[in-house]
Amino acid sequence: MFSGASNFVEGVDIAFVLILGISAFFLIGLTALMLYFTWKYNKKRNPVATQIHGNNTLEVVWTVIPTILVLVMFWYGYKGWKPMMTPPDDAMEVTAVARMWSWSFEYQNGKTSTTLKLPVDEPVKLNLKAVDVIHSLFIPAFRVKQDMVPNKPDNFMWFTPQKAGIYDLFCTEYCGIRHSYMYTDVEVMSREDFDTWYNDSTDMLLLADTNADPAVVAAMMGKQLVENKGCIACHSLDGSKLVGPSFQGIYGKSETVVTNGKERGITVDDEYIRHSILKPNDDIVKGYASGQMQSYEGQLNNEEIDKIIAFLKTLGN
Ligand code: HEC
Ligand SMILES: [Cu+2]
Repeated sequence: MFSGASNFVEGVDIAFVLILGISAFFLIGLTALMLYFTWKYNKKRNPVATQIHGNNTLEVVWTVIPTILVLVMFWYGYKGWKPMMTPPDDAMEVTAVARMWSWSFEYQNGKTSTTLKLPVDEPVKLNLKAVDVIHSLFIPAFRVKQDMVPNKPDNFMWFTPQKAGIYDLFCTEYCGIRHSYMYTDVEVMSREDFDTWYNDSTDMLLLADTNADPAVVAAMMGKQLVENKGCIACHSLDGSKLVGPSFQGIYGKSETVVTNGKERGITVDDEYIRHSILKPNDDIVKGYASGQMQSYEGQLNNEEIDKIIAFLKTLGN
């Protein structure tokens, strides 16, 4: 309560405590009154009932007081909510991408991360992008939550984190079988730490290093893609079966797939992987469900798929 972890905590908590207080007052008050009446007006004490026909004072009192209370609740709720709709112009923009069942965050300089890293005390506007189904981004400590609807224009949230630390970030819209695994961290850090991370270009340096083995570099970048594009939400790297088959030992493997309702044997090679990424539901690996994996058409270009293939080749048995 009132932790101050973001600029919205106070407004939301005031509305919450107020509504909770009013509800508790009436719960306790009405229960006590009810118990008192059952005692005072029971048959032994009050054998003859008194009939009442209308009471204007009472009618007015129990209309006016609840109306005022409801308006007070509305006013505090509105006051806490209104600023959430108006992001400051100088807010740092980050695109939050939600897909079944992972998060990734894309920064303006092209950096991507699976945790949301932010500098403290600076307003941030998250442009919300759901690539498959409806998700919802919830950071309880910051008191912010917003549905993410595919193709919805102007889908955003903003806030200013005010305390360094690590906070939970959840998906709060049931979005399929591994919905409950769709969470990550928000890391709020000092401006210096953030800049160090933001401007870190180790990967670029490695790329520029002419001595580095190109296959190693490609595999390394492929690994990042597999993490950032959320493949590991459905494909493990250690042989365990998730929603999709494990990537362990996948390259060169012989397996049975179902194509147009017919089983056929294939060997996993470059072409098959490329096709599986762009048209995932053409060949369904036997024993797995179709319709789970969405096409990555438009989200991964050919070079990126090459890097993923290079990475998959390194995952022996
Ligand atoms: C929402 C879950 C999900 C995500 C995310 C996902 N996949 Fe899949 N994938 C599946 C399922 C289920 C199958 C098995 C059914 C089929 O073949 O379509 C599959 C099959 C595959 C296959 C064929 C595997 C084999 O053994 O023949 C490849 C390759 C593949 N996915 C690559 C990827 C890559 C690369 C990504 C990330 C860019 C990815 N997948 C993201 C669910 C997913
Ligand atoms: Cu979700």
